[in-house]
Amino acid sequence: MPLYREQHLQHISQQFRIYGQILHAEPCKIGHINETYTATYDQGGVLVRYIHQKINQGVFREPEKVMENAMRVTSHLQKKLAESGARQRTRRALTVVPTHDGRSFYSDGNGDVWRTFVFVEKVQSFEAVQNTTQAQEAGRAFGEFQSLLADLPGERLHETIPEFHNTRKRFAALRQALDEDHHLRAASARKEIEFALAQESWIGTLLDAQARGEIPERVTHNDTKFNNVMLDWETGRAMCVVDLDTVMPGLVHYDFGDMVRTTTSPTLEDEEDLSKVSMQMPMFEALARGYVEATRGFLKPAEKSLLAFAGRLITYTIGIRFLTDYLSGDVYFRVHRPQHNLDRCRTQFKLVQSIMDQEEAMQRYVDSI
Ligand code: GN1
Ligand code: MG
Repeated sequence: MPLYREQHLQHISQQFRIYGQILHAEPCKIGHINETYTATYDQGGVLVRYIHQKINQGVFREPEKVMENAMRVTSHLQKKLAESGARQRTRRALTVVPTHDGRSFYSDGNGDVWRTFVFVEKVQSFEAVQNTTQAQEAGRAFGEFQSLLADLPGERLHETIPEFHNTRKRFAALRQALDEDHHLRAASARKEIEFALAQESWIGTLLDAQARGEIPERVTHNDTKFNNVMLDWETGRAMCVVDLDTVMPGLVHYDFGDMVRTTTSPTLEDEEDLSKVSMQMPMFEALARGYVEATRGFLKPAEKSLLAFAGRLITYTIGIRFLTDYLSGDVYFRVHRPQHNLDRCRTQFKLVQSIMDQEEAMQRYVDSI
């Protein structure tokens, strides 16, 4: 980490209610959006760790709303865990560390917004799923998360990114980026563009079902990538889910769909060898089992009947978001190589195809549990 950052982080660290002295901090490379650091403190002679994170305000335009949601959600999770007598509660849900004046975030002199979480120890996350147990744990973790939040009191949560999973809007954004083609990249993505545009007939399926009142709005996570599940080092059990910035009103399908996207293929999100990308049925079955068991208390048959489709839709939606960003000059997702967003898009579209080929069998399995 460059020195100036370290000094800056020293300053940031002093704003929060941490009873200790910062020793060092390392950037955490996971995630395409926010800037995250793991900081180690000496607290009474014991080393304790915290997460300091700078919110990306290009993506989250109203960070105070993000934090208002985060406070409500984490407090509710902690309360529910306490009521159920759960142990290790600060490993089971995130804990926001307030500033000295009791606020949930700190705005520094540069207009940046920082927040701090208790670091959850002895857990790890993975970019790709290694076995069916992990897939099942992911399903259980996000299913339980939705269940615990089903009775969140108070007003509707803020929409931290409006229309986040609205595929029709995402499709329109793709069309616009394509029309503009500011970076003259469309020619290099002809096949992907053709595939994307050919899917238009079914992209509004969930929105339409919701508009007809068949599937309800719920509190959902909306970014249920497998690397947002923290698994216990020793037991392999999911301890908690992280990345709460997009917890907001949504459909359960947004969560389940992104889990299908990130847990059923053995590959990374940006795998270049497309022959390796496929929806593996044993992974899907384990994921669906974990999820359906954890959501039995509230999930309606109409919701359940669209779970396999959700995998197709959300994988497609993220695929067109990567494609749009590629065409727009990589302004949203952090990239690490030229054409990175195009590679990510290709991987998603290959997976969409693989899901479509197996979707009936996937849904049959869901119906059987
Ligand atoms: C982004 O938080 P992070 O970087 O894991 C994105 C998700 C995408 C994901 C694709 C706020 O998530 O929607 O699915 O990248 N988050 C936001 O990897 O746009
Ligand atoms: Mg995220």
